[in-house]
Amino acid sequence: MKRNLITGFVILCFSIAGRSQSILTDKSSFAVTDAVIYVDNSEPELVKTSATALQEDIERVTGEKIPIVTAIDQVRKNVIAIGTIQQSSFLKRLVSQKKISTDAIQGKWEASLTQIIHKPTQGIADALIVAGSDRRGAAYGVFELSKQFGVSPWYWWADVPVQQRKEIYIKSDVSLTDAPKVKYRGLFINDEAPALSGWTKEKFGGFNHKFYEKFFELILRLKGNYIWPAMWGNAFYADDSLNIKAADKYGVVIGTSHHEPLMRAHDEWRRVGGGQWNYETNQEKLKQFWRDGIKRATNEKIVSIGMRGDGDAPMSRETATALLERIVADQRKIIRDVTGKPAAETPQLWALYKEVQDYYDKGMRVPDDVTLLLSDDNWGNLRKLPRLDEKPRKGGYGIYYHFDYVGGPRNYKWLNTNPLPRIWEQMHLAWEYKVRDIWIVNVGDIKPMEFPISFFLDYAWNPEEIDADALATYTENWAADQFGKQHARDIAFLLAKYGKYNSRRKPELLDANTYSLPTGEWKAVVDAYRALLKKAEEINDGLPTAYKDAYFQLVLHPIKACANLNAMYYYVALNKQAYSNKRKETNLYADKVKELYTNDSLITRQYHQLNNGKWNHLMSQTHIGYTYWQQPNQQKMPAVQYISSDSTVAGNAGPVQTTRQGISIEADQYSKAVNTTNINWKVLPDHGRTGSAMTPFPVTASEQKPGGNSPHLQYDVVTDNQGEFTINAYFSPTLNLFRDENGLQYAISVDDEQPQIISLNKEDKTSDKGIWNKWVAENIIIKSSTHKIIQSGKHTVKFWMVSPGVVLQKLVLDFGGLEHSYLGPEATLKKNAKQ
Ligand code: REL
Repeated sequence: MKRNLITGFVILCFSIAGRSQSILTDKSSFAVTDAVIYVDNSEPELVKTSATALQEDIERVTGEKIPIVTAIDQVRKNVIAIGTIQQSSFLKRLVSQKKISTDAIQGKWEASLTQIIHKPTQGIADALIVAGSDRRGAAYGVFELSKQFGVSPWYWWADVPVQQRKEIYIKSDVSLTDAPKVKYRGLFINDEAPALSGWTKEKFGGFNHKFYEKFFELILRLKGNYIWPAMWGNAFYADDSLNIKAADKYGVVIGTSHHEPLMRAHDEWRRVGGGQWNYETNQEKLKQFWRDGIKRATNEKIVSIGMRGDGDAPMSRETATALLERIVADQRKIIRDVTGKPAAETPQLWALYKEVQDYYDKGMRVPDDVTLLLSDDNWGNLRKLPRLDEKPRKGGYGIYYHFDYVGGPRNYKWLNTNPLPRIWEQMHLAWEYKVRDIWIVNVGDIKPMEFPISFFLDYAWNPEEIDADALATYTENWAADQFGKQHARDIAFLLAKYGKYNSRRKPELLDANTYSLPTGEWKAVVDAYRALLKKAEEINDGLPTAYKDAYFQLVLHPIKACANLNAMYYYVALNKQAYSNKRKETNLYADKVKELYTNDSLITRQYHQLNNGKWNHLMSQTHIGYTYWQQPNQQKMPAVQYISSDSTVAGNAGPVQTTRQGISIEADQYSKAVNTTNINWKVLPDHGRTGSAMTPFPVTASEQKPGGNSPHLQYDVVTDNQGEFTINAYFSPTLNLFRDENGLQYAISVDDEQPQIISLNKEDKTSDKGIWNKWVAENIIIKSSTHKIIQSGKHTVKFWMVSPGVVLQKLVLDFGGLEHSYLGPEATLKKNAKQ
């Protein structure tokens, strides 16, 4: 029977929490080790690179090395045919014979079709087709196979063991297509000294092609397609002429960072530039410098345009928009002259980073084909979004985001401090406001950002498939992919909680005064870390040895290091208090600080010794002893005091629990949510410093006038107090996203009061000084309002939506004398009122 294989039911790849539908089966069907890999000789190098990677991955899993052939008539039985729809003659033949339809991926960016075809030709029993709409589409299709076969994208970069099996069977009715939603999805290696630089030097001899090949392979496995290379004293194109070849081999798009125009690393100006970095005084040399950059970068790229001051500094205050517009015009002329094509045919971006955004806000514009790369505030809070009614731009919009930063109020570059719920919430805003052309994140030293990197790129792949409610499942799946299913749920708990705890305050900003000693807050924070560590160690004890290195890097180390660091500062606080009260415990506490300080370097050493020193240097970032925003060259133990035993007084020096706690309500402990037809309150699970958070959905909803049945949350409270009191509302530190005079607003009232409208962030300044420093250092914005009740008893607090994008974490009612604490009092009701 002649079977028409165009079945018309090509399934669009559906995924749960970012994980694609499984193509594997236990039943005997298409057996991978029975197949050969076929890739046409005419295919782009990337397609061949991925075919080789698949061959190696299959060997990693099964121990069998299957052959790669370049002519289809060399196939004897089964084949895994990898190719692009433009190049693969085999694919073209199947299409013309109507044995496969590639319509679903035709003309798409980076799309892939994976399908089994039975008896595609006389001599072939079964073919597993991995077809790409272009070279990266084919590669992503291949790396999806690798992942499903049991090779984690992190198998090399985090020593995740390959799940071995004798045979890999593919379901015989497999037919799926997939394609990314965000066009360019990238990572920026930055702030790379001392950790990553020390490591690359020791392992590869620097940031050369040997290093980049490893990095590019990781990017592809994670389905990213774009990077900004390391630039601290490094220059991608100049340092190793094979770097550009490696980029092509792996099909990775190269950019230079936001302040490095026309494909030239900043360090190159220092090396060969000649003179001042000033367009008014040194125009000719700058133009030549840039022209050489474009000539050299013959690979696939996105060119940064515009100009900032030397290095990462602003241009002079007087910089005229007209001058900047002239610079952009001249740069585009260079692009046009060198490429011989209209400038609009070379992808470009203009980064609205720091002061550059002000130029834009004051009216500076670039041609429509240039992507406007919006930016966060370096602390993971978006600064600006296009309005929904803005005219669409041909070049569209992008986001430059940070997981790591060097700058004020303090560097944060040691550990991962980026919980998924906040990344999700901010990037979801970006997606919903049509920022869809470039997502790039500053990942510092790459390690230890493995988990948020995976998420950032998975989310960019398809933001519509990972909802806030799916983050716990996403985390559990990720844990299962690295460590197997058995402990996945517990490991997911650890990953989520350590991210949350570390985000409360960056480790570099912690000191003895961060948390409150008298309220018992310090002890509670330290106890929570200890509990996490206990659980993390128990799991470690139960894990097979093969998983321990990976587990240490991805889970145990950040918990151990931060539990230790927090305990150290806690004992500094205890030591201070005991010393001022002349308590005999003073010396004990001082000794404990010393012990924990030493322990910090032992934990670092343990990391550096993993897997025979494979990751040496990667934890060498100093993190204790900061005195201002910039890192200390060497760690320094916090000062402690000793006391002689004859000057002590007897008594108990322990912290005292206060009862002056007011009423504290986590945002999701509402009694009633008043929704409208178009607007619903949404719980953002585990978002924020203590509990979950609430925000109105969709995030694109228009402003609301509060009152009556407009969207609001009601919180019933019972109090013995009456008279005036304050409500402190705790928000995620969202910035003035639409640059409105009033910023983002909410409204609040008690019982039948007229709602008071309050701005969250109109004083938003993203300079290194002022209120913004406090918001980001504390990772919260707290706003207060005053209210009056004339009777004690039951009352209702109403929190009203005014602007979209506002994320409420907590409400604290203060009837006077509320003891200050960093996180605010613990929730009065221990359980969610809705449960
Ligand atoms: O985080 C940033 O975006 C900037 O601080 C860096 O891009 C900057 O270029 C810095 O590493 C050095 O110049």
